[in-house]
Amino acid sequence: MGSVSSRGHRAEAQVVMMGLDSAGKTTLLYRLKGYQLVETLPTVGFNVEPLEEPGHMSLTLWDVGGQSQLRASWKDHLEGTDVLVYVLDSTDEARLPEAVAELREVLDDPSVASVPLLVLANKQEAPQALSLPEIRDRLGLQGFLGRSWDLRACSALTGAGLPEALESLRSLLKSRRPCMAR
Ligand code: G3D
Repeated sequence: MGSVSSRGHRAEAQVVMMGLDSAGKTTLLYRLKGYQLVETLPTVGFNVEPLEEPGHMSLTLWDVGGQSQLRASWKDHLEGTDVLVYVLDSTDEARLPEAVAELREVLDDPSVASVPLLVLANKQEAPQALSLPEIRDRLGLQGFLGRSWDLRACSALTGAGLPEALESLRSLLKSRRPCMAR
């Protein structure tokens, strides 16, 4: 609590969660906060929420893709990001190429060079969900040299995989800012 990081003086870690619209970011956010989500509204612009677990961190939510006007805004907010979380809709094979292209666009931004990446393959409870190995191949994750990354399956709907996703987030954060994660 209140630690001074090796990179600066923020006492709060900054986690940015991105993904195409409808990937499940809002649902995940409220699940992670321990709320039962009844209904979601499309994310307009972005949401910023404090997240009590796994440490002292704020989580910013962005839709990527589609709206080019918003892209300029989220790029402005990448500075200071400690971990990037990229949410994929595992059932949306049709938009997977777009999701991959947008992820590459985000990762090409110099302000997140070498920032750890956690990819969450969401909606895994759905029978038509793509498998984790297939998603790994389609994303080309093995080619991400010089960046720590992890890929986890989850369902924001049922909560399955979320404890493991948080554990992964915690260890990626620890690799970035050792004083922040417990
Ligand atoms: P976004 O914030 O990324 O835009 P939302 O996405 O959280 O608004 O979710 C978009 C839709 O996907 C919502 O359905 C939501 O209930 C659903 N969803 C989110 N996570 C999961 C999941 O793990 N499994 C399944 N099957 N659906 C999920 P609606 O019908 O409200 O559009």
